[in-house]
Amino acid sequence: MNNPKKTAIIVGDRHTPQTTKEMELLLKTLNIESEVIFPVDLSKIHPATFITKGKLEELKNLALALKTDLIVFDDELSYTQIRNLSRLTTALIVDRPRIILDIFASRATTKEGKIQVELAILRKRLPEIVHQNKAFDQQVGFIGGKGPGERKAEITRRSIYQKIHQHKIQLKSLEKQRKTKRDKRMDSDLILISIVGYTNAGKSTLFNALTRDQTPTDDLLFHTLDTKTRKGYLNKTIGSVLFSDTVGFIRKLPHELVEAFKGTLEEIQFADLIMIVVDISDPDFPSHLNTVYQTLKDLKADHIDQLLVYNKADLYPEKTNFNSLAKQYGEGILISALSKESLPELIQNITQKIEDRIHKKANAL
Ligand SMILES: Nc1nc2c(ncn2[C@@H]2O[C@H](COP(=O)(O)OP(=O)(O)OP(=O)(O)O)[C@@H](O)[C@H]2O)c(=O)[nH]1
Ligand SMILES: [Mg+2]
Repeated sequence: MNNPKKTAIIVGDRHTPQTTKEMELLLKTLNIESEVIFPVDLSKIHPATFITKGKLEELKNLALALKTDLIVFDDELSYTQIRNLSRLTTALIVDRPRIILDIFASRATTKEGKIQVELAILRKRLPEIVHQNKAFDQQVGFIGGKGPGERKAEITRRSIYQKIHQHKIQLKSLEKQRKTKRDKRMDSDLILISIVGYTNAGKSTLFNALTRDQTPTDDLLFHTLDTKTRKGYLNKTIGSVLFSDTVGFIRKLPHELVEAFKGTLEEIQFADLIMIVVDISDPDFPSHLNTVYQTLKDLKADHIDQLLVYNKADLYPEKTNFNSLAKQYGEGILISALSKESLPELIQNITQKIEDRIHKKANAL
């Protein structure tokens, strides 16, 4: 992360400038300054080179003129597309999943997190490693600079498969440990509340406010990677509950990552209540909410009680409009995790949900 600033050209869908904006933030996280946005029409994808020949020529000349050596495609490219594009330009060709994987690689701190990221990277790079393509030799370690398994010369096809196998075994044993912990928690009857949401929504800030923890927060995407669980006091009747802070969601999360992080993310399935944090100051929040709902569905956690928390109220000037907004996007509570505005009301809402759940459970007996 201490690499000197780099510049890039972002090839993004001209129909969705907000996702290109998000790519700029992702690149900022990797210390890459995005130089130029190159909008293309992605409703017509060219199978061999992703963009059309004409556009490719334009892109090539732009990279030459700007002396940019990094071109980032804000979408997933196939191995063949990357290979073909790499033959046509000297600039390094990188796709969206690779950027997200690199961010995860630079962020992972726990043993499990590191193995999960490494597994995802190995899976993603499998076709390239298998083909031993020269163009990819130049890519190795370019972005994050410290991605796992980067000394390509040492990597043979067999050792990659072996590594994947070993990682899977290690993850299985870590999963067992987590299951033991979970069983203990379930025996203790402590209520678990999972805080989920799009990356940068303010989950960790809220987690800290509710648990008096000091999980690092930052205006960077994917600041938190590992699930963290802490006790927080609700009120006299319920006492303390457990809150857990999770990795943020994002649109087009690489499937290798979802697969690798399944163990961690599956913990959400065991929550008694899911608190969905959404950044109301972000004009793109409705699409963020959709991504969150879709991810919860993918994780088979969409049946769990939810509480919608509209965060960053201090950055939302149109408070009088909130009721109609909530009608449109879902009833919820407007708070500021940073200034702690409406935090007591949030605790009341959580308490109400938990009490309803306890009554429901009691009636079912
Ligand atoms: N103004 C304002 N900023 C907030 C609020 N809540 C969080 N932030 C800021 O938003 C940024 C992201 O906050 P985090 O708590 O790290 O967000 P997160 O959802 O945990 O992000 P990831 O872990 O990266 O997915 C930080 O700069 C916070 O200070 C809020 O209520 N108001
Ligand atoms: Mg966080």
